[in-house]
Amino acid sequence: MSKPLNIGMIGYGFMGRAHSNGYRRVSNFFNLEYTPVLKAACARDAAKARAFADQWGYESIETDWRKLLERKDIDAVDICVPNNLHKEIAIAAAKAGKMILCEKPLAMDSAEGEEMCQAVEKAGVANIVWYNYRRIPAVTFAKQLIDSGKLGKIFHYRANFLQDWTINADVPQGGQGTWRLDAAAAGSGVTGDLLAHCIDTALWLNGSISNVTAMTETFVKQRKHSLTGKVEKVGIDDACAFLCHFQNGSLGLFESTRYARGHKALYTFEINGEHASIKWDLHDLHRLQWFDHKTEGPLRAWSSIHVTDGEHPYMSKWWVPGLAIGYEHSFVHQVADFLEGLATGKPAGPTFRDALETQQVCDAVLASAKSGAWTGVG
Ligand code: SOE
Repeated sequence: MSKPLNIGMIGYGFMGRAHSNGYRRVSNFFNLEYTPVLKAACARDAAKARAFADQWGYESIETDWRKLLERKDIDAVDICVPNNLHKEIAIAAAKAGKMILCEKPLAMDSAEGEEMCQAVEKAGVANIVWYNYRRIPAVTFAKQLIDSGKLGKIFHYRANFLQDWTINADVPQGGQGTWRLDAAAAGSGVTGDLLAHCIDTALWLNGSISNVTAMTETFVKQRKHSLTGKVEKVGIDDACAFLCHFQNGSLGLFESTRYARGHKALYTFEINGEHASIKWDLHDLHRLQWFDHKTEGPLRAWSSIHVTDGEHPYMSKWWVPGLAIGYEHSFVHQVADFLEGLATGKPAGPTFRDALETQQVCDAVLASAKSGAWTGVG
């Protein structure tokens, strides 16, 4: 008999939906010791909290996250609110003895992140950060190939995350839907929002980054603020590119922007090793491109692996070989791994401590863009 794990969700936006879907689906497809129960949805606006709770099947609502943390019937809280609220809620949740599933990035910067790590470690509560792309089967398969040594020594790691939704200067900053353009709520722009995904995957696949040299640009310098109604200076980075050295000796090249006309959410990476290379593309997320130099000369070519077989990561839990799954399943997988970690005592990553390293790389990137100098991580 599976044990209930009562979830308190704080926030109700895009990620609130993605995570809720993960909690709802997981027990239909994975046999686990724990079953998430959607106990309470929390938002300041009672009507919005009620509508969200009804749509997703939460049993109750709260309008103050502090009240949610006081409730004895909540085991784990999910923090799905803007970045500037993560720290306060996470530290209070840890003190209240709740497990924490926190939306990425962990914090506004690594100083905040360090405080959050200390709080969860002191309280001994389970914790994880929602870097979901690790758990797309083709990406997890890339990890298996690298760890098995099939690529040999890694020379290059290249990643992009491209969007185009802020080109129009009339898009406001601040407030619901556009808080990611407000430095006070987001901390940074594409670096903390999009490159953080690329960095998390890179650290997982290719190990730690030693130092970086970066440039950022803010193309639209002023935007109307949704909350104040005034035109205010934009404090976030609209675009960021950086070079880095990994500790394993490989070179990294990363780019992200919200100004790549035609691209809505194009996350790609390519890794070149001594024996083989791999490439992945979010728009074709169930495929992994593979080039193996061992293949006989005339037949040597890039091949496209359809990562949908039962022997591929996570796929035996879903349909039959050949049938693809999608973006939302990465969140189901994250819940499954988190619950498995609770059962086995081997916590699933990225924990707060793991995600702090991503935050440290982001800090180094932003510092380097400011100073123009190569900057060490950590
Ligand atoms: C931004 O548009 C965003 O929604 C990110 O915040 C998510 O983390 C990313 O997965 C998709 O794009």
